[in-house]
Amino acid sequence: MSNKILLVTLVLMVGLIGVMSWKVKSASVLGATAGSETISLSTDPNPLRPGRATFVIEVRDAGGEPVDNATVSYDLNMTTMNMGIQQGSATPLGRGRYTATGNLSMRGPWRVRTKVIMPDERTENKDFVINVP
Ligand SMILES: [Cu+2]
Repeated sequence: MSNKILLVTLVLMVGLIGVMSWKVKSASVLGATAGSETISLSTDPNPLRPGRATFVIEVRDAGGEPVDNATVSYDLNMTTMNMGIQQGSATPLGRGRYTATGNLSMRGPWRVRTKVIMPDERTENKDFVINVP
């Protein structure tokens, strides 16, 4: 190996280690769990009231970056009784956000089940219990 190639290899390795340690550091600052995506839910209105509501499901990768090009579906029902399942696909909004609507026809606890097929085909599920006061 020539000295020049050796030098280039060395510089690349030092650079790579630098990037890796920076990533680990920023992940711990954000409180992210390494190796897992984050799926979060917000509602409009907030706080909820009986009637139609809009749900925004936000998907972030293990590094905290928004994930677009995921396929997000959901279903909705009360936790305490069967009100009939409302389900469908969430519509991409960009910046890792996907939106869906539902009819929260009664006060009480409702479950929003989300299913996210990541761009690499892995499936993540997350359930949220929301209360309509
Ligand atoms: Cu009910």
